[in-house]
Amino acid sequence: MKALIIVDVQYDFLPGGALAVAKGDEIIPIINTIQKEYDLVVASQDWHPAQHKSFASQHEDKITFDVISLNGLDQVLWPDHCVQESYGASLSEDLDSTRVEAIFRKGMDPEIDSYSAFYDNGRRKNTGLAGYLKDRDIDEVHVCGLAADYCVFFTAMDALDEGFKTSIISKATRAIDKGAFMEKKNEFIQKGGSLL
Ligand code: VGL
Ligand code: ZN
Repeated sequence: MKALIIVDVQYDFLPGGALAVAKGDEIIPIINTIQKEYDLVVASQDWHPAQHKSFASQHEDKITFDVISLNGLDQVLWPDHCVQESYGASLSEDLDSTRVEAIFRKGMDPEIDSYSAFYDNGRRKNTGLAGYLKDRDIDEVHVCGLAADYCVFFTAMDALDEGFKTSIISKATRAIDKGAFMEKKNEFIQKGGSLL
């Protein structure tokens, strides 16, 4: 059985949003069209408290895209984004969510970021996504959404670790930094993943 994981299709990652991914909106009609090819469709949602320490605003003398060490992990400092209950945190209304059976939220702990829909960046907590997919007899996952070089990539890498046959759907994702995604893409392929 095959599942589609739709990562973070939220207004803050779309044009006009706080952490907008260029042309991120172009993937929405594609995601809507392909959903019918899957036995199961799930989504993730970045869901931060306003004081989240991945926000540059929470650190004196730091600006967005600086990298700091946060509780022992490298952390890119982002503009405030996907604050719980805000418009920017909501899933796009243009995304067809009629077949989305579950939404896995992440990034609630202010002390640690969470790019993957499976685990936080320190692997301290499991969202339950892997167990959910296994209970539904899923053995293959395709990952799409935003952003290719962060949450899509880390979700796909963890899916491989969880033993799923895993692909990233190129036409249904966009990167914050295209060059960075090229390198990460190779890392994903070396680990056993494929690009569709
Ligand atoms: C994401 C940076 C910070 C993503 C989330 O969804 O790719 N990127 N939070
Ligand atoms: Zn975030």
